Parts: sequence; structure tokens; C-alpha cells
Amino acid sequence: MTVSTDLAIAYHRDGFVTGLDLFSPAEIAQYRACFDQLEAREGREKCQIGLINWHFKEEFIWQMATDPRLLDLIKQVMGEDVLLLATHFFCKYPDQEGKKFVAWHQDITYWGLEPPLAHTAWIAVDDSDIANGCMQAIPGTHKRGIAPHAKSARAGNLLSINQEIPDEHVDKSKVVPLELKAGQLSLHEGQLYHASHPNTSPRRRCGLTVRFIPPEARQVMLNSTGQQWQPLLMRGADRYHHYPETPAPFARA
Ligand SMILES: O=C(O)CCC(=O)C(=O)O
Repeated sequence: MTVSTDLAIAYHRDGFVTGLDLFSPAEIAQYRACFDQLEAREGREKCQIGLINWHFKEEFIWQMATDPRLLDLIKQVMGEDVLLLATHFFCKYPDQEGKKFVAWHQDITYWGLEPPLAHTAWIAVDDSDIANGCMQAIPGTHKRGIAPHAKSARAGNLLSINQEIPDEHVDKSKVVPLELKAGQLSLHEGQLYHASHPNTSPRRRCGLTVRFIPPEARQVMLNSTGQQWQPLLMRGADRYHHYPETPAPFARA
């Protein structure tokens, strides 16, 4: 693909871009109200990291993940042909003891995709800042190849199989916090090193991750939760047909 916009140039240089406006305050307030209802129904334990691919069940998640403005942004960084791979809320509740964190990792490592291509939009449902444990990233690490991942020795890692890039591979002097206002998003590349600290503030920090892949990325292994992906074509064409066609769960806006 030709990297032509400033956004795409920054993304390919650093492996992420942040602070992009997506939803207006009124729009994100509506989506937050939907999430609050879901949380009241399902409970915090489930909502912390258990809402994986609920865009198939909950229309508001589908609308967030397929918003044309989001797809326009993602197309700028990944090209014309875009499959929606997955959605996953990362909701960190106030945690004065500072137990729940996300260890340094690269997304693509346990997703079973070949070639290892994926892109994530992290949409802030709540304001996300240093105090409540926003995402952090290390610029340029998406160009290093796949790092070794071990099991984290520290309890409380929210990642699916407790994976972690060992400290000796992580240069923490280069870390950039990805602070976002509710309704904004960051985009990150599937090989970028990223993590987040515990939420020791009194405020919830909820974000929706929306994962996208190009059609050439086929699934060669089950992912870390033992599932087959069910991608849906969002933009352009799928000339590879690696995946059975999945019907859209709801109409698109
Ligand atoms: O929300 C977080 O703190 C971490 C999210 C994450 O690891 C991801 O989007 O892959």
C-alpha cells in the first residue's frame, strides 16, 4: 500500500497514533449508557475482560465497531481491504491495591494469523489517562519482529494466557502514555509493544478494542482462547476467501 497521509506516515513510523476524535460527547455518552446497562446485567467480573466479540450480540457494540468514520481511519493505515476480526472491552475498575494490569505484549503473538498482520482501534468509553491506567506503548517496536513472550510472574495480568514480554526486552525509558478523552481513539499495529498499569484512581477506565485484519491474513492456528475467528468484510474486497462468509449480525449505520 502507499502510505500517503500524515496519519498513515506516523502510524507506520511509530506503530501507533493517538488522540484521534471519533465520537462526539453526546454519541459516546449514549454508548457509555449502553455499556453501563450491560455492566448492570452482566456484572463487573464479566465486563472486565470477558466481553469478547459481543458485537455479534449487542447492537451498540456493532455500531461502534462498524462506524464509517472509524472504517475511514483504519483504511488510511491498512489499505482498501478491511476485515473486522474481533471486539473486546478492557474495563479496568478502581483498584486501590493496584493488582490488575496488562503486561507488555504484542497482540499478534497468540492470534494464530499468517502473515502476522493486524491493527487495533482502542476506543475510549471513559476518559483514559495516566491515573486510571491508560494504554502505554513504545514507539517503533512494531518493526522488531515477534518478541519472546513468557508467563508473567506478577499476579493480576489481564491478558488471556498471562503472556508477557520479559523486562530485558522492554526499554521503559521510551514509553508513551496514550491518554484519551471519552470518544477518542488510538490505533496500534499488531506487533507494537504495549501494556497498561493498574487503575489506582477512583474512576473506571473502559475501552473497546476493535481489531482489523487484511484479507490475506489467514488463521493457521486457533487463537489463545481456542477459537476460530469469524471476520466480516467491512471495506473493499476479499480476494483470498480464507474465511467462511459470516452474516452481519445487525444492519450497518
Ligand atoms: O486496555 C488495555 O489496557 C490494554 C489493551 C490491549 O492490550 C490491546 O488493545 O491489545
